Amino acid sequence: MLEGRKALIFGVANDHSIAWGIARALHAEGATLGFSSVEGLIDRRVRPLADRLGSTFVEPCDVQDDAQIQRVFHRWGEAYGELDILVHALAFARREDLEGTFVDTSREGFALALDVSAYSLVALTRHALPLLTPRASVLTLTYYGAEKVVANYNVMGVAKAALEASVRYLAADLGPRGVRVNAISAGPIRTLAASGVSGFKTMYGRFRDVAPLRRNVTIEDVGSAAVFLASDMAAAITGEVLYVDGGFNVLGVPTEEA
Ligand code: NAD
Ligand code: 0WE
Repeated sequence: MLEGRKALIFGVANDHSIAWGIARALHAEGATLGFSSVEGLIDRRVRPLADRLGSTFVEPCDVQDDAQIQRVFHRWGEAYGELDILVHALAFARREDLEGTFVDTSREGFALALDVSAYSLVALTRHALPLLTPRASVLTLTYYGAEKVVANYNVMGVAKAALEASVRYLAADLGPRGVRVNAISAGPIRTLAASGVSGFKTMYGRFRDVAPLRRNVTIEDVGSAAVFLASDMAAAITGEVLYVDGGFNVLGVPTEEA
């Protein structure tokens, strides 16, 4: 489905990352891949994984730094000349802001979470723009905590709300050039970003008990949805949030009976 397409993926930390599930799925459909992650993960984590999919493009980038973003897309342009698929699969908030009460969020913590988790999509998309092909697809990852209160998700919920609104505004901006922008709202998955989060284990178990499909979501499930959104099968879909959550979001009162 993606033969000859070129994809650049931000956010691989290890083989549990949603970005890695997406990478494998895009690769299985014939896409050529490149990877970008924070400097500290490149040599030990990302390059070995990139090797497994025959990728030679592996570049560091802290998305808080415009110069680093510019450098990655300059390098991509030199190597491949154009970009069909941009995957944004990253987020960050201070750990102290993911526990306790939202009202205690500091100005700095709020700004950091919004910068890394929401503004970065705007910045990456703008820098990618000259390289994006007429049928290109931009994808990001969001979570239900953007819409409804999820205990402890706190400032990340606000950041994801900003991310989802950014998807709609970017879709309106880029639509006339044929470029589509969508988000996948994934159910809870045990990744590095989810580990050690207080209460995650309990809510992960509860999710399985109450979600209509009575199971947890995998990075393979998210990868399949990403293939669809990146492909011409989704040619008329933009500005959308696609749920890959076993149906959890349709429930009014999540219980085993419903
Ligand atoms: P992960 O820890 O594997 O990936 C998060 C990535 O963000 C890491 O690679 C990390 O290096 C990167 N990152 C953080 N700060 C960065 C910065 N300043 N510059 C560049 N990269 C930075 O965890 P994941 O769960 O695969 O997260 C990927 C995306 O999926 C995130 O947007 C997350 O909010 C979203 N998501 C996760 C879940 C879940 O339950 N795991 C559910 C829905 C959505
Ligand atoms: O988006 C996320 C997690 C994002 C995240 C995770 C961390 C942990 C380590 C952002 N920043 C940090 N900072 C750290 O220091 N998810 C959707 C997974 C997640 O996180 C939760 C969840 C779920 C689900 C936090 C509280 C409640 C539920």
